[in-house]
Amino acid sequence: MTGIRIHPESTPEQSDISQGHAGSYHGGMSAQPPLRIDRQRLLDRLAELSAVGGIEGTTGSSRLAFTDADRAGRGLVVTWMRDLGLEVSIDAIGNVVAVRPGTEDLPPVMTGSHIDTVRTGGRYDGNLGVLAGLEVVETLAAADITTRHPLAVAFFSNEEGARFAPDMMGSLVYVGGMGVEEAHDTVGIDGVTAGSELERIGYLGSMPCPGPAPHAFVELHIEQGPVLEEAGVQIGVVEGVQGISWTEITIEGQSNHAGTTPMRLRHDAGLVAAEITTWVRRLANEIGHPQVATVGAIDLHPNLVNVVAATAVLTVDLRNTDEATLQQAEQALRIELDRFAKAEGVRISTRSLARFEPVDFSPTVADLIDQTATDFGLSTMRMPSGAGHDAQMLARVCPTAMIFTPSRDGISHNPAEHTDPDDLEAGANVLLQVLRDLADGAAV
Ligand code: HGY
Ligand code: MN
Ligand code: MN
Repeated sequence: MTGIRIHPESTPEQSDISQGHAGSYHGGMSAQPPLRIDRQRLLDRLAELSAVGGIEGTTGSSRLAFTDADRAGRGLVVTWMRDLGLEVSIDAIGNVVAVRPGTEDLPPVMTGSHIDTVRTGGRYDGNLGVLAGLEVVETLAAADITTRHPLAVAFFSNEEGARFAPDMMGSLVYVGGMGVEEAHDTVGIDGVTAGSELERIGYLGSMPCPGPAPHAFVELHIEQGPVLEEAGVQIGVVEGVQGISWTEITIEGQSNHAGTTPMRLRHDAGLVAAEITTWVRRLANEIGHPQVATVGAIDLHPNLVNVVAATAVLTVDLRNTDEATLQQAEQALRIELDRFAKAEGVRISTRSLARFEPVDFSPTVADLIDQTATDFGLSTMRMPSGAGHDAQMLARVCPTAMIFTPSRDGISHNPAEHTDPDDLEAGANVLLQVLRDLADGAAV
């Protein structure tokens, strides 16, 4: 493991650390007190943000991209950014980047994530990475510590892609992977365009896209799966992201009377939607781990008790860490769709909503994360990400890696999403130290 130590004063004795709590420090070259985030301030902000678009009776939120709830969440975080004296800019896809100056005119070291959520979002997905970034800035400012590189904290638009596909839209546009006009013209699940909604909520910014490449990017995020918790490990050192394939499938059958139409005469779009749903589960089981497959959305028309469905529109989400296997899964789906169409006498058309190959992060940045967490006495494990993240887009333009904290019962995209405060604190402290080291010249 490389990861050059820039701030020896923050290397504690192993014995000082327990359960992710950073204890007092001995050793190191200076008597400078250890720098750690303010745990309660971070927890309070996470609670306050999750109340925006809050889901009654839970700690979760519903803030689909570019909705009024998203606007309200953006307003709260931008206020916090401005209260910290950061220079806030908004670009043409609504990405918000807040910069703390460095002592030298260098590209910023960036951290951040997203604050849009799925409809059944949790308190931490995305929010943790943005608010821990602000916590890092506030902790440095309170200690009157500057860094050579500027520090930037960003939230990227529409990371979830649940309303406007693809996911990671904002960061994809930021790195030049999608044209801003194409993004604006994207029609959402509710029939409106992303650009019109972005303008309506007042976040159609003036900063051009693509944005400037950071010196490095580090994203703190909850794992959203069961791996860390099952292994009893506190910090995930994320080395990459698996490939993602989203397809919208439209099935055109024939609406007919549920009572009078003999089964042999039916062209039932609803039946084919159900066949596809069960087939993708079998596909994933036959390919085996880490292949996953999900039919998350199904719309039937006219969706009535006594009408054989005329049309069905559904989505298939396929993912795998291996690109060749993911392509085989996509090919198998195409073949099966033809078979289903012929058997039921329906017409099937498909549209790709998102397609990202697996991404490898910077081994150097990953090593620095691993070394930092280990120095803090935290347990670590190397792993890929099952979920998509903005970091996978920033990895196209700068050295990038991620820090994971455990998810209770592996639950996410669910208001019951939870991560233990000790783990939130540990992750934010690792982020603080890694950003300091990178911003003061650690090799990338
Ligand atoms: O779909 C994903 O993996 C992420 O939550 N956008
Ligand atoms: Mn996320
Ligand atoms: Mn998510």
